[in-house]
Amino acid sequence: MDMPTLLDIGWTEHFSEQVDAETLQATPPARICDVHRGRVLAKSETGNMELDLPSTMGTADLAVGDWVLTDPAAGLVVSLLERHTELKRPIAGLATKYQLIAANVDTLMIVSSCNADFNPARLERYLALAATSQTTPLFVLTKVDLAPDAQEYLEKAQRLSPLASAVAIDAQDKTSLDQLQPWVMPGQTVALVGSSGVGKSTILNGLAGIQTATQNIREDDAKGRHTTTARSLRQTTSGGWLIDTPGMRSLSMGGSSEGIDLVFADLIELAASCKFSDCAHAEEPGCAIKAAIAANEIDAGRLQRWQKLLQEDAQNSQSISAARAKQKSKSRQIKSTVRNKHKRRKNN
Ligand SMILES: Nc1nc2c(ncn2[C@@H]2O[C@H](COP(=O)(O)OP(=O)(O)OP(=O)(O)O)[C@@H](O)[C@H]2O)c(=O)[nH]1
Ligand SMILES: [Mg+2]
Ligand SMILES: [Zn+2]
Repeated sequence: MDMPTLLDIGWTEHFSEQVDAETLQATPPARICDVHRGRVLAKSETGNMELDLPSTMGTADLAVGDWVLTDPAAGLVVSLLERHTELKRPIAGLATKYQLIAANVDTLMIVSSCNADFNPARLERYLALAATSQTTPLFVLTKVDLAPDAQEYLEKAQRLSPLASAVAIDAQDKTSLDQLQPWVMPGQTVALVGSSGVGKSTILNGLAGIQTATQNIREDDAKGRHTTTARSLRQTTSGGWLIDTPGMRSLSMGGSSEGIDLVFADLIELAASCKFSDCAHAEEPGCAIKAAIAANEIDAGRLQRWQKLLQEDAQNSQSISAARAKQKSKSRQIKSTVRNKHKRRKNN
């Protein structure tokens, strides 16, 4: 196969604007395909590269899909280019830090199956992630071949939000997988997210013509076995790029309020007609949302899900910014101690 061009790997104007011709020559760009401990694998115009990180960078700072400038002779990453999009989530249980999921993604394929995995509350969380990161969401419903009621799942997904389209497929069938082709055109990058066992790696294998590990799910509750353990970027046979990710147990919200607002825009619009501007949509008179629920125009579950996400997002965002502020004041303290020491030394 011919050597790929930067455009083939997903390079766009967003990146070329960040680098002048001389820098481009001296430190050729590469796109990260795998992140290992202290080391990354990347693709460039000259082929595959294995790169170490400079002392200023940790692997947690880099995501699969990132563009970096490199020093090929030293086998080193030199710097990280500003991302076009960034998918991240609060680290579960820690709530003080974000974990990067992927970078420079165009489409977020939110994968679920036509079985017990299908869960509107979970799909809305992923939708909020897509809206926050300004990636285009697409619901991909797998295992239509095992579900006599697949059409109902598809309709439920389509009704969930005007933000996302929905496609139902048998991920093991090539012809069925072809429905995803419009989203994986050359130069386009797609990230696959969803619970374990929904078929993310099966989709990757089918579209990229490779064989990464996949594994049966449990019969009783349709839960997967967390087969994929690391994120990776691979090229599809049609020239697009797919990022496979390990199945997520849960996706917590944090720093996602803009995304949540977009996902629940219909409720926000209704709330503008509530009698009280600070209506909690609980017991207040003149609540437009309660009226819409009573009139069967919206589903009561949706109001609950919206309020739950908002509350969780506010809590996590607060603890993240509190932790940041604490760290900042700590580093300020260290700096001033160092400065004072310096002064004392000078004065002595
Ligand atoms: N019948 C059928 N089986 C499918 C379909 N998609 C996936 N599978 C099977 O479901 C199981 C789980 O698929 P994987 O691709 O490993 O799921 P995953 O989402 O990558 O799971 P993790 O890596 O654990 O996150 C495998 O046995 C697949 O062969 C489908 O559309 N139809
Ligand atoms: Mg997998
Ligand atoms: Zn109200």
